[in-house]
This record gives sequence, C-alpha cells and structure tokens, in this order.
Amino acid sequence: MSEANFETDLITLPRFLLDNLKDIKCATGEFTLLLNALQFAFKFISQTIRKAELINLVGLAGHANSTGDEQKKLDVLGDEIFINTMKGSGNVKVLVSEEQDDLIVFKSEGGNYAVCCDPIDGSSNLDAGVSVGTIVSIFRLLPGSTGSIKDVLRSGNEMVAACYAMYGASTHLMLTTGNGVNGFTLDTNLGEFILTQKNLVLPPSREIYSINEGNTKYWDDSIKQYINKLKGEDDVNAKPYSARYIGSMVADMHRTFLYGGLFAYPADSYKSPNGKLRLLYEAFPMAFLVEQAGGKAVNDKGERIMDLTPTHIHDKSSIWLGSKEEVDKYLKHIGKK
Ligand code: P6P
Repeated sequence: MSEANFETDLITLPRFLLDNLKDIKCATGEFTLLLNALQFAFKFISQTIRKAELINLVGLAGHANSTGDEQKKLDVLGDEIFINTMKGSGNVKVLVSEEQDDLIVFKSEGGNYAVCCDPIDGSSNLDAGVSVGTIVSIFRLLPGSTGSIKDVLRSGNEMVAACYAMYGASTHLMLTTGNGVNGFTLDTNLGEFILTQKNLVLPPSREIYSINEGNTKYWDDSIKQYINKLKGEDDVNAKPYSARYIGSMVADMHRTFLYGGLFAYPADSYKSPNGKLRLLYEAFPMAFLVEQAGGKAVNDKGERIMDLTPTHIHDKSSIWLGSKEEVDKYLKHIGKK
C-alpha cells in the first residue's frame, strides 16, 4: 500500500518571509512584523466568520458605512478586529478602512506604514454562506511623514505590498511584496498559513468573463457591444465565453487567478457613474497582485489602474482586470491597443 504523501517540509508564511527578505521591496523587520500582524487579523476574522452562524452574528448591524453600504454585524466586527490588530502591531501609523468615514492616524509612537483595507469585502453574501474576504494595500509613509492623508492619496505604483484573504471552504492568502505572487492556505490545526501556490502565474488567456450583467442597460454602448462580443452574439460561428459571477470581488478574483479570465466592474449611468469598486482597497491591491502575476488591470478608458491617484480615500474606479490577453482584447476594442 503506497504511503500517504506526508509533507514534512512545510513553508509557513513567517518562514517564507524570512527566506525572501532580500526580494521584499522594503525588507525590514518592521515590515515582516506588519505582515505577521496581518496574518493574525485574517485568522481572527476567518474564525469569527465561521462561528457567525452559531453565535447569530449574521444579519444587518442596522446602520450604513461611509460609502452607504448596509453594514452587517460581521462588517463591524471585521473592522474592529482589523483596526485593533493594526494598532497593536506598532508598525502601522495610518489606516484607511471601507467601514470608517475618515482616515485613522494611530497616536502611538512608531509605525512607518499606511494600510488601506476592506475588512470584509462581499459581505452582502455573508448570510448566504458565499466566500467573502479581506483586501489590503500597503504603502510606506512618505519621508519625514508623521502620518497624514498624503501617505495614502498616492499613485498605485507606490504600494509596497498587497494581499487578500479569502474565507471560503479553506482560508486562502494571496500576497505580493513586488516580486511575484505567492498563495498560502490556512492549516487550521497548525494555525499557520502554508505556501501552496509558489510564484503564481495568471493564465494568459481564458474564455471566462465575470461581470454583473444586471447593469447592462446602464453601460456605455461600447461596453454593451464588447460583452455581446464575448457572448458570441455578433458572430454565429463564435464560441461564447463562459459567464461566472459571484458578486464577491475576492471570490471572483481568486477564481480568475487560478483559472484565468476577465473580471470587470464598469461605470454605469445608474448607481456607479465612477465605477463601484474603491481604488485604495479594492482596485489598487487587486491590480498590483494581477500585474505581479503577469496579468493586466485598466479602467474603462484603458488607463492602467496602478497609474491612477485618488483624491479622496473612498474614491471609486471602473476596472477590467485578469488575464493579459483578455484585457488586451478589451483595450483593442476601445482602440487603445
Ligand atoms: P454588485 C461587494 O459589495 C463588492 O464591493 C465587491 O466585492 C463585488 O465585486 C461587487 O461589490 C459586487 O457588486 O453590484 O454586482 O452586487
């Protein structure tokens, strides 16, 4: 009988960071400690979500957040967990959260990083047991800064790291520090994130499109034409793409990282004239991860997401991202390629 393949040389996240310090853009012990605090927050949120139904945490918290979304009890808890772990790390000075109207500047001494996050992205799916996640972008404070909004109203190119945790059947962590993308899976028995996708590369093409077609009537004609093209409606011989849409960006993007394809949230003339996804803690981190995995990320006009600079911490952007060839096809459609 063949012996079970028992892996005894597991690469935990702390070991991975230690092994790769030379490749990390701003490799310092402080940065490693910050990532350590982040992984604790992900583990804590993951455990809280998994208990939620048992301790009746699902359902609305009864008020809305800074961007008008109905807040779920878990949204509130996830936000508190995240704020407390970042504050407790001693390495974060500035924090932007989707759930907080304003920037948070921690009064405690020290901290050379600014962290922007969506503590529980996709929370509208929580009650249905659909995968949700936490999305994070990290900037190093500007030289001489003691912590202000200037540390976050910056080009996406100035991010030093980005990651997301997805709370699904397992808890996954996808991380870039500017030198490729690596995926980790939480071993709940060990309480450690284990390296499971080393140097992940996004498939260069895949006939999958992921978009909320309920907004079709509010899109520009050019976008309607492009999605119809993907559905093969302009050519009887064309093989239509497959449609996949979960409504939780982390879940839709995790599938895109593993299978390839195109995810898009264009602007619409109804609820999202500037797009729905927030630049600092949804579009930027996902764009950084996608580019580091060999993909592309642009807005409706074909501008590179990483080249954009927000003027407000909750600024939104339209977005098309995923496999390089799938984004290039969109760019060609709008005459930008
Ligand atoms: P819609 C979740 O609220 C979110 O911010 C993203 O996670 C997701 O991609 C998008 O909004 C879904 O929006 O309008 O399709 O429900």
